Amino acid sequence: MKVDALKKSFTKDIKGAQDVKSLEAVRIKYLGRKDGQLTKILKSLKNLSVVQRRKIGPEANALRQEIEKALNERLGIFVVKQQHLDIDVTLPGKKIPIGHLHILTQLENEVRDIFSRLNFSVVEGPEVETEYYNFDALNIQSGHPARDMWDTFWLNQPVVVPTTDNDKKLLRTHTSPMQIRFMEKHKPPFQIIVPGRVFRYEATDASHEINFHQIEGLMVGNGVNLANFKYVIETFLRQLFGADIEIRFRPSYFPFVEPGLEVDIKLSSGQEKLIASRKSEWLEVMGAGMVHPNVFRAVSYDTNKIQGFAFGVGLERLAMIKYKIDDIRLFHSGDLRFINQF
Ligand code: FA5
Repeated sequence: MKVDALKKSFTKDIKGAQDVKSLEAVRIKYLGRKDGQLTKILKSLKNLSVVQRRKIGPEANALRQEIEKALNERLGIFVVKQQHLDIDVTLPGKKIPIGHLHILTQLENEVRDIFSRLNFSVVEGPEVETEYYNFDALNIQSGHPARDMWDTFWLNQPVVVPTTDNDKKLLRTHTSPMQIRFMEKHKPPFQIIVPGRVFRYEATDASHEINFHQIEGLMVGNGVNLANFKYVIETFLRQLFGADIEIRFRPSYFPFVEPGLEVDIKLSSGQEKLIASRKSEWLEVMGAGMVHPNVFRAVSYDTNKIQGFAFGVGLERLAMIKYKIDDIRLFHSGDLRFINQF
């Protein structure tokens, strides 16, 4: 068959091919390795005279390229069509996962909002502290037995310049050092909260972490008293948990307050596991008290004129109560099954 005639018959055949299978049959008919009609012409070229070969050779090769191109194009159309058939357009679209704020960040924002409405300012401080701010200035002298209350991560420091004892660096064990830093720079009256990360070198359990968050509170002025503290804390806790929450104020001891107290919240139904592991229905959420005169002396305040209250509340503990979480270690577990619930 002449090349021209072959081209015509191919054009007709490829139009008739309606699926991948019949397209393959067309390919074999023309380009099949053994019996393809164009293959045969190409193979016979070597038997032709030079003149004929010069004429037919380029024509046949051009047709081969044309056929290959046409077959590939048509195959592409069939494949796309097939893919469309495989798509169920009634299926819901795939959701693109969007990140969100961690539960502790969400709760911290809520706490910030409540205190802002009570006219407290929000300040922050360093996580790496000195022994002076974390302990000494808070009336916890070295050798004071109360230092044992805060097991400390001390930082290794190259001794380049000999340091005085209380310049030693540590990871803050509470947010209370910011009481000193703030009072060094400001004059009363003021009321602040200080949210932040704290660190303790201690054994973990369902309600204790080595790395957790506190929110320090400090209100200082002329005549600030324990009744003011009670009002602020009850307002805060009722706004956070609802009016029905049961609160308990208990005497306690911290060297930087006098008198000192602790605040507990009664756990409710749904927290049986936590109640069992703690062997108590009450969960301590904060330490507090009236600022000790020695703390005011450390920042050169006139202790005859100035009074204040301070507190340090555990953010994870608040979250455990609000969301009925039985184990504090879940917060930093990185377990998305937990994190995505909030
Ligand atoms: C303090 O850290 C004091 N700085 C609080 C304070 C501030 C007292 C101002 C007086 C005046 P305490 O070690 O009790 O106190 O910790 C305070 C709160 O942090 C606790 O009530 C608890 O809610 C939380 N907390 C303490 N230890 C842990 C821990 N290991 N894991 C999780 N939360 C903790």
